[in-house]
Amino acid sequence: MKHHLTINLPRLLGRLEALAEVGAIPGGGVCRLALTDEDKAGRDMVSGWMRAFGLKITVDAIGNVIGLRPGRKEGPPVMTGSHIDTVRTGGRYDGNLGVLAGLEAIETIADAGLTTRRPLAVAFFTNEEGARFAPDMMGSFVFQGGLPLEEALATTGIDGTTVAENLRRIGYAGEAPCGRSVHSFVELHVEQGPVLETEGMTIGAVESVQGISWVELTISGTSNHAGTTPLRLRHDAGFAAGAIIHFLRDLAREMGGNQVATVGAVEFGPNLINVIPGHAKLTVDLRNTDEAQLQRAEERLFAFLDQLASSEGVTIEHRRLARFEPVLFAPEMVARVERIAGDLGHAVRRMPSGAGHDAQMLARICPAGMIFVPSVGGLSHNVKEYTAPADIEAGANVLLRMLLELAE
Ligand code: HGY
Ligand code: MN
Ligand code: MN
Repeated sequence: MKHHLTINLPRLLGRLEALAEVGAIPGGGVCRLALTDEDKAGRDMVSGWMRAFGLKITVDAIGNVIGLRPGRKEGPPVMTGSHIDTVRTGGRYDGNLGVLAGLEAIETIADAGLTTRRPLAVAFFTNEEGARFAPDMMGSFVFQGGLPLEEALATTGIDGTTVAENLRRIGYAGEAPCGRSVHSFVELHVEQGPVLETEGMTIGAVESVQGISWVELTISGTSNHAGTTPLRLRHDAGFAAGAIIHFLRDLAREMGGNQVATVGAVEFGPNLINVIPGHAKLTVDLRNTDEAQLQRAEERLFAFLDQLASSEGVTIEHRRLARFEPVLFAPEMVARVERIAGDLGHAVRRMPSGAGHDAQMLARICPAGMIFVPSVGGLSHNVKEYTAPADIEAGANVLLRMLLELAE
């Protein structure tokens, strides 16, 4: 069934704008950390749009929300979606674009009075960012059966409260069981990197998601007087934290390839100008498209930690927060994105994803694919994140065609 349907761009841009008002922060960004009141308000708004044009909504036990439009036949739906939770300095497109463009595509199909052979579904998954509760992609990880529900619910976040109590508090501890059969999954997402813009491309046909390794390190040394303690007597947890940060930059540079390393969160105790830190806690985010290289980076880090602990006379404990191997998307889905983008006259290239996405979890239970659109300046997880309306329209129309093809 060949269609020349196109999405209603003003409607999509209007919803992106309205949703960006929820948890808005200075500079045009958004702060809707998972399961906060702002996340609840965003969930209520998007569920309201789903309900308004008749989607059948289910909320599962980890708070994933799925809007379903029946097809001519019963059976596993063709699904799209992403996330609407954000990091603390989030942009208005990361995740939100995939959910609202998915909604827009299905509403365009409904407006045209079409009923696809297969059911269509659009979802937003709980806690994709993992910034408040690790791991990231938590909701889709539970949905696909990789993370036990009870374990996810018991997870304590960076503020000491659990997923379960927050889900209940915001009213999204759903009744529906987590997980269902899905025919195929397609996610539209901003690239969050510089490649498409640099190469003048409009669409990315995403082939893979790189591996992710998250670890929390707790360093215990000895608090002491900053003025009276000679260097040779110091067990300085703060110095050790700094040494780790420096080591990781050198390690990534030396390994080259796609290796990246980030220490995003650091805290010192007692965190006072005239006290040698006796305590430090920091997070390590290592990523690589190549699993063997990622393991190599982890080995190198832990060898360094052992050597640092003995030379500085501190103890260093680690807690695993997330570990995902690289994921390859179904070749036929990648080829489909590439073909449709070309048919619509867009410059398209195949590429890996540096960021984690819900699609990498769905890829474990059905053929999954992703469509990238350019991020201006390659910026993301930054209030200045921006994607031009023409690129949003291009990506959403590729998504619309994907859904129509897959659902027939
Ligand atoms: O961390 C990530 O890659 C994603 O933003 N959750
Ligand atoms: Mn995202
Ligand atoms: Mn993100």
